[in-house]
Amino acid sequence: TKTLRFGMLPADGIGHEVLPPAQRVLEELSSRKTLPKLEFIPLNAGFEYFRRAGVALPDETIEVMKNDVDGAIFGSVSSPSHKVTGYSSPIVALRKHLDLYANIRPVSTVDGKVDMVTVRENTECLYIKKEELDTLGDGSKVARATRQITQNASERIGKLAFEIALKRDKVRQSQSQCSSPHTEPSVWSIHKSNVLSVTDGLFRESIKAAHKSDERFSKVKLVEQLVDSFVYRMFREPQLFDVCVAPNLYGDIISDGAAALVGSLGVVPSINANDTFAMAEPVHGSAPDIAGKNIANPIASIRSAALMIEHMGYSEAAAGIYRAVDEVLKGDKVTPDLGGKATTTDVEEAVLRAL
Ligand code: NAD
Ligand code: K
Ligand code: MN
Repeated sequence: TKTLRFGMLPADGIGHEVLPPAQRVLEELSSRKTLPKLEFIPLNAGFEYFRRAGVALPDETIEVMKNDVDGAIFGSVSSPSHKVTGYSSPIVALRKHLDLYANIRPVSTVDGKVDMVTVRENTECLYIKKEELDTLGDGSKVARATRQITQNASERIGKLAFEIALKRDKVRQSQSQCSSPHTEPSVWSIHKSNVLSVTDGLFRESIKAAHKSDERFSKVKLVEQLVDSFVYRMFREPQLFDVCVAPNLYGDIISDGAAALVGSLGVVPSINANDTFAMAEPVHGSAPDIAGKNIANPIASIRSAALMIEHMGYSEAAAGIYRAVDEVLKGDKVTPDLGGKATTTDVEEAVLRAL
């Protein structure tokens, strides 16, 4: 049987503390044959590595990620807030090198009040970083940025959003007691085409085209929502939203906002994905304020690993992890970010027991 190989990139800060629990959960499932044999390959990346080696993402890491692994788990990077010569974010570079065009972030609560996922376009919009600084006639400065929206990238992310909506609906139908607020699948297209009629107009049309591109998608309701009022509604009526698809910048902002619905960044997972590869990544950063204390919440990292194997087709194994995590979250063995006294290790053990 095949051995699955996973790249492990803890990078900085609590990345080193939250990745081992995710690895042990996967190993446990492997030892029970719910997953094939596993191999974990430690890989260098991050700001700490940059300090030592002068490069944040060594070529060797890129090579292994491209050719040698079936998936990967990334921890978190510390990005300096000032410009450091020679440093650029390894996570942004990895998304580009591997063409991980989608960033998928589900948030849900165990009481079933929230069950949404943002599907963020990950390759363009303002994040192509075409910025320029100029001086006006009066000597004052002006800064400009190019925002790129393409039909292809928008349709591609749209199709993925509809696939995800169908998959989530199937999972809900298969559960005997389902706590989700959704009775039918929906995709919310998030944009600001009333103002940005050209760029966001193209995004909006592309999502509509994606909806029509496959007969299976007709089962999914497509809803339009302007991004500003989306934020308002997300906080007031989060139960409305199922799959939310957005261009890169809006997606970045609303998915962080959605994390606020569920109490702590320490429980919110993501994957960076294309159709054949997923890199798991907890949404949180390197959390220098708590790093090294064994109190970081490993649940975001564990759930990210589950999303990754789900994306690879191991839905059963992933569902087992989701259930175990939900059970732990209902108890009192939780880390300080959720108001508890448990350590990272306590939570890891609790999840392993609940599996
Ligand atoms: P952060 O996510 O690191 O921390 C925000 C707050 O949430 C902190 O109080 C932290 O203690 C808490 N927190 C985060 N994860 C937690 C966990 N697993 N368990 C318990 N508490 C947790 O964001 P920040 O403080 O704005 O940034 C710190 C560093 O991380 C910066 O250098 C930033 O650039 C970087 N960052 C990286 C990523 C990434 O790797 N994709 C994302 C966000 C921030
Ligand atoms: K992260
Ligand atoms: Mn962000």
